[in-house]
Amino acid sequence: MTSMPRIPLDGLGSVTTAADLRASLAPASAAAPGRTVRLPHNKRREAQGPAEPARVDPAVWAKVKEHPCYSEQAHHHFARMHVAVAPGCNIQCNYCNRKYDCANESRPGVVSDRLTPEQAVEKVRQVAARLPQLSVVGIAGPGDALHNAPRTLRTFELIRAELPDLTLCLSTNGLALPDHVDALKALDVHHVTITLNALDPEIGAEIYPWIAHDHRRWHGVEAARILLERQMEGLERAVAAGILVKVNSVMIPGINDAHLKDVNRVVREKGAFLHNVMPLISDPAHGTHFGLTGQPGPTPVELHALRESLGNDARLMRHCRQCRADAVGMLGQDSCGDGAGEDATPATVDADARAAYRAVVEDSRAEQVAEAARADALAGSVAPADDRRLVAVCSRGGGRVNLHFGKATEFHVYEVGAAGVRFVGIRRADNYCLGGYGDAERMTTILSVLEGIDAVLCVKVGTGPRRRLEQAGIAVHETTAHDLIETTVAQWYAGAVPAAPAARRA
Ligand code: CLF
Ligand code: SF4
Repeated sequence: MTSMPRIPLDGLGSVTTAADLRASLAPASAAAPGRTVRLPHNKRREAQGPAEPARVDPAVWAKVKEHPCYSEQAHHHFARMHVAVAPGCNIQCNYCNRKYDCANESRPGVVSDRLTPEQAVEKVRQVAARLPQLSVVGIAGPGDALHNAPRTLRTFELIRAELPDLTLCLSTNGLALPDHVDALKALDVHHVTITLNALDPEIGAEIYPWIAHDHRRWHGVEAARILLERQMEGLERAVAAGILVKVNSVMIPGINDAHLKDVNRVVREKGAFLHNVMPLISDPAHGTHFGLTGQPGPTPVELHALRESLGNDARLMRHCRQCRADAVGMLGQDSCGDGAGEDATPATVDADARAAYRAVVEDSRAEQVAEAARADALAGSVAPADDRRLVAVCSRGGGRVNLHFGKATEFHVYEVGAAGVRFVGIRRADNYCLGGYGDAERMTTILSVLEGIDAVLCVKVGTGPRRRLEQAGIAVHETTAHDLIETTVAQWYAGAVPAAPAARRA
């Protein structure tokens, strides 16, 4: 088994120099007794596009390799932060209700604080000083980044001048995008996301009650038509300017779910780099129109089926966490900055430590790709024809199986079979364990989130949840080797990861 460096995941607060950072890397442990599977080297991994440098244009690869949203592989190692400098919006979406001073909800449009550009750059400085993983600063609201263009562009200007190694990123509804492509290009903003939910204005009118454009308010189909035209113009102009455009679409069952195949085809034709189909978050407690009127979001199985129908390739993003507008950290480890920006002492960013972290990730990348290829080969060598299983993995990052079941707030879902091991999505649920005891109601929700899953892989699981998982037909396996997820999934498939013991105190 390869001994690969483990990249530290936590805040790295004690790491202040490149030498310390390198010294903090622990070699992976040797394979545990009884896990002596030899991985064949004879099959080349069908890599997942942006995860594989060899298959991507070098100029594009340079832009995505450290962007946690644009590269699934990068999201295991790099963090983003959002600065909430854009409060207002120029349209209304039926799934949106912006909330300020809100620490409890994890969804787009929610923030704890609004920032001025100057406060934002100070917060970025403080986060960058303690988090070498930080590679991207995005502006994603809580309103629309380009409806607040002066504040957004000023923020980017300040960050670009002070922390040039950070990638700048922006998310918009697209209505104002055509007016700002040149300014974004001038600031070297290479990543723009447009949320585009419909090509058909009749469908759009069910999602957007109004837009504000050209000094007046438009309603219904006319509003949706104008929005769509501006989104398409913005997409085309941004692509022509060399910006990598990601399109986000919210899957709304009964409204645009059947239509998203057309959206996917058209945005690909227009040059979008990625398409991210996200589930509608619908809860009456959020106070959105859809939440209050009982419009349901898709089930995990429905979302999976739609994504599968859109093609099994790297241009479909599957690891989105539907972040808050002030999210900070690795995707899936939500925080809103933990006080960053409130400290009066100016932070000092150690560029050397940040560069060292990137170098360590770069060093381990080829080995990770090779290890994933060996996992593919192992799975392929034992798979009956056409067999495909879904495995839910508990991970706290680093691309490894390294989390207890009870602590998991999300499951990394992989498909394994004759074609190898493939990441297919994230499923989220509140964690089962509440400091010493489990919550039966949460377990019921977790089981519904895990519908269609064949096995769960984790570091440890209590007797109670194990029993309920098994009653639901889901096998549970424990491993403490902290191996890469692909390796562990392939070994599970080959029968080399033992089932969790039947009797253990919860
Ligand atoms: Fe932020 Fe969006 Fe940039 Fe990423 S998020 S502006 S591209 S840096 Fe990422 Fe969060 Fe999903 Fe957005 S996981 S909601 S896709
Ligand atoms: Fe909310 Fe964004 Fe829609 Fe504006 S564009 S209403 S901020 S979801």
